[in-house]
Amino acid sequence: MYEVCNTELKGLSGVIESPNFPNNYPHNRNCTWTIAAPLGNRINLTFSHFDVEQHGSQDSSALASVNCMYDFVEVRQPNGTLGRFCGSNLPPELGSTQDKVMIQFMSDLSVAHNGFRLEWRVIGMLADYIFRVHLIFIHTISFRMRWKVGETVWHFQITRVSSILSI
Ligand SMILES: [Ca+2]
Repeated sequence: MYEVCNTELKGLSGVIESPNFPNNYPHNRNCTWTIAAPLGNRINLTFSHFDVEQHGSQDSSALASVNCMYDFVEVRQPNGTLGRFCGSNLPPELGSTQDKVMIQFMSDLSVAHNGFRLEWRVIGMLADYIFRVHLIFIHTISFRMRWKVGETVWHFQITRVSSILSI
């Protein structure tokens, strides 16, 4: 009865929106976005919009985890849950401690709001390094290197490198 959708995300940053955003999301949806960061990095999530059918008390964050039975957004990493959210309060900024994060959106058979929008970003040493190399390739297009090993001089020229985000 649920329409399932699964999306795999790679790279260093991106945006995730609920189905039909900024219009109301459809009923009976079970969507999961999986973000896989380069090994050893972590992922930060920042919600910029949040309006999901409320269930339970909106006042108590302690109760929020046991409520949200109708529609909800749940953020997990392989070793546990980072939070389950519903209502119209913007969730806090979330940071994983592992290099994979799953964002699940579930909607039931009635009452829809316009959902959520979040921005995700990979953080960590490796991410920073890849990001800088990426910027060099993007902004110089042609990239030259030259160094000496013993008596041999090596020249490298790389051109038309469009993206290394698949690393
Ligand atoms: Ca609903």
